[in-house]
Amino acid sequence: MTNFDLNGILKNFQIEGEVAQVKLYGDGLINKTYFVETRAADAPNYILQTKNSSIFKDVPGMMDNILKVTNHLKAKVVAAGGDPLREAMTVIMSHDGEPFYKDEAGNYWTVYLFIEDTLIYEKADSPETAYAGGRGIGKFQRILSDMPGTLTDILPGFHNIRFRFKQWDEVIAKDPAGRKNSVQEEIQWIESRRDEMLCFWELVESGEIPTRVTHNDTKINNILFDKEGEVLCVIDLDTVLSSTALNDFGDAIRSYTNTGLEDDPNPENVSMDIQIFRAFTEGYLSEAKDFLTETEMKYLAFSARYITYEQVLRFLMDYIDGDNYYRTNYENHNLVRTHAQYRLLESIEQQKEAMDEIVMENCKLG
Ligand code: ADP
Ligand code: GN1
Ligand code: MG
Repeated sequence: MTNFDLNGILKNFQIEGEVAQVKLYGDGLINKTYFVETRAADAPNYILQTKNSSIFKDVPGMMDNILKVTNHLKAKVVAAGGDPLREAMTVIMSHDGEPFYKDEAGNYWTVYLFIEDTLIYEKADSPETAYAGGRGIGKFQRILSDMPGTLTDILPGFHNIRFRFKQWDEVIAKDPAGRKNSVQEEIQWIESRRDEMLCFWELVESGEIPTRVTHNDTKINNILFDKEGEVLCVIDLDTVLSSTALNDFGDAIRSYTNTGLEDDPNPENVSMDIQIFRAFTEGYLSEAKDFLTETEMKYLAFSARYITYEQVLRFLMDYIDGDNYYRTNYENHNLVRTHAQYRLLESIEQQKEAMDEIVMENCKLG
C-alpha cells in the first residue's frame, strides 16, 4: 500500500485550522476516504478522498458535475430557509482554485466539509428510517429536476445493462483468472435473465423511460441522516449522471430492504423485507409521484430486480476477472457478494406481485 504524505496533500486545499489527525474512514468499496480532524474548536473538520483513477478517468469532469449539483442544491436549501453547509455537500477548493488537487504521481484528491452530528446506516433499522430515506431520494431527484445545464457522462454505460453485457461477454471469453469453470451455475443465473433485462433497457433506449439528473449509488451508507431520523444530506456524488430515476429507486431497495449484509457469508440471512419496501416506496412516491411518468411508475418495482441483477453480474464479473474493480478483503469476497446478492434477487423475484401492488396503491395507477 502506498504511504501518502496526507498532511502535505492537505496543504494544497483552502482549509481552516491546523490539522490534528487524519484517519481512514467509512466503508466505501471504490475510493479511499479519510477523516481530517482540525485542532481549533471553531474550525470545521473535513473529508479527504483519493479518487480511484482506474474507475474515474475524468475527475475534473466529475468534480464539475458535483459543483453543478451542489450549487443547485444549496440555492434550493437557502430558498427554503435551511442550512446549506449541512443539507448539501461543500466542496473545498485547492489554492489553485480547482475542486481537486492532482499530486505528482497523478492521483486526484478532493476535500469536502465534514458534516457533524449525523447517523450512517448499513441497512434500514425500521420502516421509519426507510420512509425517511425514500423521501430523501425522491426530494433529491425533484430538486434537481430543474437544474440548468447538462452533466458530463463521466461513466458511460454505468447502469446500462447492454454495456454491462458487452463487458461481461469479453471477460467470459478471456477468463483472465481461470475461474470461469468453477462458476458455471452462477453464470447461468445471469444468462437465464439476459433477455428480460435487455427488454427493459430498450424502453430507456427508445426514450419511453426518460433520463433525469440522478444519483446512481443510493445505497443507504451514501446518505447522512440527522439525529431526528430525517435525511439530512445525500453524499457520495461521484456518480451523479443523467440516467433513469428508476435506478436510484432500485439501488436503494437493494440496500435498504436486505435483511442480511451485501456480502453476507450466510445467504440464508438474506431476503427482501417487504415492510421496508413498503415504507421506502411510500416515502419516495410522496415526493416523486408528481414528476414520474406512468411508464416509470409501472416499472418502479421492477427496477429493484434490474439493479440487484446488475449487481450480481458486476460482482461475479469482477470475480471472474480476478478482482480488479471492487475492494476485496479476502480471496473469495466477490463470490460471497455474488451469492448474497443473488439470494436477494431471488427473494425480490418471489415478492414481485406484492411489490407492484404497493407501488400501485401509492400512485393510484390502474
Ligand atoms: P466511497 O465513494 O468510497 O463510497 P463516500 O463518499 O461514500 O466514499 O464516503 C465514505 C463514507 O465517509 C460515507 O459512507 C460516510 O460515512 C462518510 N462521509 C463522506 N462524506 C462525508 C461528509 N461530507 N460528512 C460526513 N461524513 C461523510
Ligand atoms: C460502489 O463507492 P461505493 O462503495 O458507494 C459502486 C456502486 C455499487 C456499490 C456496491 C462507482 O459504491 O456502483 O453499487 O459499490 N460504485 C461505483 O456496494 O462503481
Ligand atoms: Mg459511498
